[in-house]
Amino acid sequence: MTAEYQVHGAVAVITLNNPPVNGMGLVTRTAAVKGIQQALADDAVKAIIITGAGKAFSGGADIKEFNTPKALQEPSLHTLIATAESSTKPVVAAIHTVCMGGGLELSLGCHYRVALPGAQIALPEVKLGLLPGAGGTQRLPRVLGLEPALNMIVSGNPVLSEKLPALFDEIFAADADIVQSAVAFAEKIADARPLPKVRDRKVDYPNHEAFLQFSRNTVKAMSGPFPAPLECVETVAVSVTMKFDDGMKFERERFLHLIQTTESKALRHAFFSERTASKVPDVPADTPVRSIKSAAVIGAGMMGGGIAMNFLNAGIPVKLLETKQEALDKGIATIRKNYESSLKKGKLTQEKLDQRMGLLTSTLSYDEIGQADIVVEAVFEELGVKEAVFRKLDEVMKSGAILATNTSTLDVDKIAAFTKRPQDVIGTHFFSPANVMKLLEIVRGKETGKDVLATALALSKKLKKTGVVSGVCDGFIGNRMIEQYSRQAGFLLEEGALPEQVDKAAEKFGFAMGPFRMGDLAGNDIGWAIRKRRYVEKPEITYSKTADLLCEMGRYGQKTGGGWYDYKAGDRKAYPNEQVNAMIVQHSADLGITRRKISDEEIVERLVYSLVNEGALILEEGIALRASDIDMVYLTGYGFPLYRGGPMFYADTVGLPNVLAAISKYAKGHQGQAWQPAPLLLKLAAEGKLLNN
Ligand code: T1G
Repeated sequence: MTAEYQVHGAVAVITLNNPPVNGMGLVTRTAAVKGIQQALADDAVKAIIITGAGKAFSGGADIKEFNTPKALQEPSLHTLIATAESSTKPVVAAIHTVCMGGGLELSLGCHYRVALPGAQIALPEVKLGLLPGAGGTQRLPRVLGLEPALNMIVSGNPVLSEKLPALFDEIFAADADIVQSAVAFAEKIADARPLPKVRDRKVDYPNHEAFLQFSRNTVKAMSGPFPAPLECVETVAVSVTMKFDDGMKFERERFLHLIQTTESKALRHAFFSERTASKVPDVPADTPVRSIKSAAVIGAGMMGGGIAMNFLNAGIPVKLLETKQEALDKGIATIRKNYESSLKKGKLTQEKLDQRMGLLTSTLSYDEIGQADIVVEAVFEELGVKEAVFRKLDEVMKSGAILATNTSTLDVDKIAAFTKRPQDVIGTHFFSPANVMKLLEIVRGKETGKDVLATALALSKKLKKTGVVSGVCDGFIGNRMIEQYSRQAGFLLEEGALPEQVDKAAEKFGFAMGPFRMGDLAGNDIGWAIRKRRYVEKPEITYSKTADLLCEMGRYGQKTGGGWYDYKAGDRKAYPNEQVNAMIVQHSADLGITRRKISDEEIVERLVYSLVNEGALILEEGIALRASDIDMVYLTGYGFPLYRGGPMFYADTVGLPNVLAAISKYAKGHQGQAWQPAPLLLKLAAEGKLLNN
């Protein structure tokens, strides 16, 4: 959490050291300023180097400090940068591995910049709903030029150091020692004067207004609800039109505005939540993980094929098992077709396609998969079928293999009990399409070994998935919550809304797709099967019958050409269907309900707060480890709007007392018994606390 100070000959070396990425928190900033002052006070020192320990120069400002007093406490990042820039001795930034955000801004305040090739250089603040707030918008254009700087700042994407020669005074050989090479460079320039300052340069871009106007229009069209991208354009623009110090003031003002926005807080919440999700309190970070060098997938259907692709994409060989050659051939053909469509879109090279298909083998015999390090079953969602599969796997799989089930609703503990090795059994619930959706619910059975859980979490990162740990319950986290959401959607139809109004309200709130379009996409018959099971097992849970009536009309959704809506070949648009709407209106009459006009606000509150309320119950029962895990499930698996941070984060921004007031209002209405406020919500609201504490 500091910055080390050493002197090599006549060169002082200050090494930022705040693992894991040298985030420039208050302690590190203070130590770095002290280091520069110490070097300035030492007559034997002729030049100063700033570099980073470990696997980064610096990942930027310490975002863990944001919205806390430390973030603005002196010495601020601005003060550190000004200390370097105003130094009477040359300051050289020696960059390697990662140099992002405030780290790059610090280097821009230095007189010289040297680097190893392969370093990731970025100003990614826009991805956190911010803009570079320590001079990046004013200095980077002065070094790279207006257009390249604007592209880097608005995209936030990293560029490799060797692709930015204008940024560096020297780029060393890949195998060079960054400190030694930087010291040698510093000795060369130690007496060079005047000291070059980026702030003294000018941004020269003829006809910049036309370019900036074009940039505004383009960025406005693509930034949706996020204010930061356009703020980036406006702030970079003043690097051309304003004097440096005025530009810095403008940047400061716009940064302080953005850091208070809900959108930025939501993005920062999502950034940390994704990383926190892989931490399990009773599974230490150094828990040994099993080596996963090969996989087997049982079932070559849509899910099995998608799951197999995840392993192939990660370079892990897969043996795909089916019961019939025809099903196997179809599954493999689908995998190839998916890769070929990525190839056509330029998202995949032919070489990669061949490499991935080369890792795929297939078999009809369980005897040929026994050596796989992990096997994932994606067979029909029926306990009897799962039992047969797991008893067979128990027979054939080598000792230490992980036996994973892709079940989306069945009891993982029951499935584990079909084997003599329940400690090796875990749920890996992929979301369809499995090769696209980022979410992976990792379902921990009561016997699942800690090393198996740690392995699944590490594997989810390798598969580029967001792994979220869930306990065993019906529907785990995501589907259990979406069931309450769907119940409210059905009740709204009985009371007076129609599918199109509900979907439009949900999509205006920011959902990628409203509940009825989502049902038509996933297949209304899936929910129908679950409700039929519920009617027997849990008759106390009521549902609107509208969805059942729809299925009885054979309208399962897109797969049957129509569901809540009609669809035309090759057209994704959903067209309202008169018979369906007539059925809904008639059903209200059959229930003796006088239909009423329902506001979009009520629709959104009932859909979103049903998620929040069920999420609070899930939290209370320990099914989810933390509220931010629930947010990650909804942000990465259910199309919840990112700029609202997830259902639990959203509830915190609305205020839990307001959420509860709305729930108690709806609990007095139609099917009000569905709203039993979660005790945790009541408790936190009473204590003035948040779900995401
Ligand atoms: N501050 C604090 N912690 C950070 C951090 C940061 N800037 N960046 C990463 N971490 C933590 C992260 O939470 C995780 O913690 C660990 O480091 C490893 O991260 C004024 C205002 C740098 C490319 O946006 O893009 O400067 O879970 O798993 O895959 O203009 O982290 O281990 O406890 O991602 O090797 C701008 C964000 C800040 C960079 C490394 N900088 N970070 O990736 O590891 S705002 C960023 C990243 C700013 C100034 C503005 C990546 C990485 P834990 P990781 P990685």
